[in-house]
Amino acid sequence: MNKKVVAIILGGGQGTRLYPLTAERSKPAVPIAGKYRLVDIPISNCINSNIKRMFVLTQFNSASLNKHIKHTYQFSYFSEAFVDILAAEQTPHNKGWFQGTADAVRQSLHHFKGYESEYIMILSGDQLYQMDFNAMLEAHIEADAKISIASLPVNAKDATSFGILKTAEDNTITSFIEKPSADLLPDWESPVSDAMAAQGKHYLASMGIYIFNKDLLIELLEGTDTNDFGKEIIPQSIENHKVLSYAYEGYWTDIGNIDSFFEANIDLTSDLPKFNLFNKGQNILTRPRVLPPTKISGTTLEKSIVAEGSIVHGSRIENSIIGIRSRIGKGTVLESCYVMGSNRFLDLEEINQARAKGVPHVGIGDRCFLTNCIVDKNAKIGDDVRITGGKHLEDIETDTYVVRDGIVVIRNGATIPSGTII
Ligand code: ADQ
Ligand code: ADP
Repeated sequence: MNKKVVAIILGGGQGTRLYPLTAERSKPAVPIAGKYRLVDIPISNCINSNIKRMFVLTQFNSASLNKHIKHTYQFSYFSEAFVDILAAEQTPHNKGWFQGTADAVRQSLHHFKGYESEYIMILSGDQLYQMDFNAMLEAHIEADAKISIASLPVNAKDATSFGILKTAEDNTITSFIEKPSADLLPDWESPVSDAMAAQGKHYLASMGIYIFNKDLLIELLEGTDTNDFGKEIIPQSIENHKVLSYAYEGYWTDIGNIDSFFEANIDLTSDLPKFNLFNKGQNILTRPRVLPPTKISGTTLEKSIVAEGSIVHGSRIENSIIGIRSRIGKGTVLESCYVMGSNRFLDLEEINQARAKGVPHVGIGDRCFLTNCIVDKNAKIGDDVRITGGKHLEDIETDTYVVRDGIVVIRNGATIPSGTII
């Protein structure tokens, strides 16, 4: 285990951009890729990089996050490794709710200050990527930097959503602006590799992945009132400290809103996904569940991922992810859908009881057609339901579903009666 580093995973503010997936759970607990949760990504990157002491900072502490962390990341009894959740808490010195990323770290300082380490690695909880943090740490140490920021080239359209930086030849950051407006962009172009230039990616964006020398981080946070890394700490630090850019060109995406969340998930079904779940050295870890293998009958599966414990009778499933313990009825067609699955199996008796009452049971019924849709966990979709997501739909919010960017999100546990058309 690397004893020089403690990692802090910023688990999310209120998670409003991922609503309604965050209506009843904290952002790190949002399910992805059929069997994982968002927080598994930064935790797996840490473990694969031999960084095994982690704090997950979250604005609220959901039961699903607690259970997931507690049941998943168990290290040997005599190991010093841990994953601890720190939720915003009221103490005599603060009011509670984190005011921003830096404030979240400040309010948790007393929890991790005492751990032996030279560096603090700060990570976002809502990004999809596989990265060897050791290489970044080595670059940080070799350059004798005080802060390092992982950066990657982005195009002009994306540049306005990120912190944009410029570097000197030795990769020291010379200037930094958080989310520049489009009219400021011409001043922020950087020289990039030919491959990146060919894709129109001329701006160096901060990936929100930081290594701080621990002493400096404490100095910057203690007794100050800065709330945010991107808006305050980083721009203020480049004048007084050596801040290094760690250039990265692999796959990385921010999955902060429903649109990018959906796209990142559905991309996993392509022939060569940008995010590789089959990458041997960089496994994504999650809770080892003891589930039966999936049973499939009468279904044409095209570019789809089916997680374990499912019973699939649909007629065609295309570009879709079917999450753990899903049930898909006969004749049902799914196109570009992410079905998250359910928390437990229903036995035949429960299914028969639901049928006798004429109410849908957990899963998707017979003869349904769903496209551009996210079905959150434990949803009960009846028979002959048609859900046609797409750009023609306006953003709306109902008790059972929400539309964002044309994607229909069926809420956790919602009941969609037979024959419904959305
Ligand atoms: P954003 O992603 O817009 O930009 P922010 O909203 O501060 O920055 O989120 C950073 C991470 O911290 C996210 O994982 C978020 O969920 C989490 N977070 C936010 N508020 C929090 C809080 N109060 N408590 C706990 N966690 C919280 C940042 C940088 C940019 C950079 C992008 C890259 O500021 O410079 O380009 O990340 O994605
Ligand atoms: P997951 O990652 O869904 O959502 P898990 O296998 O980790 O899937 O856990 C399923 C969750 O459902 C667990 O937290 C478990 O405690 C919970 N659970 C199990 N049985 C029931 C039940 N009968 N009712 C509600 N929740 C349940």
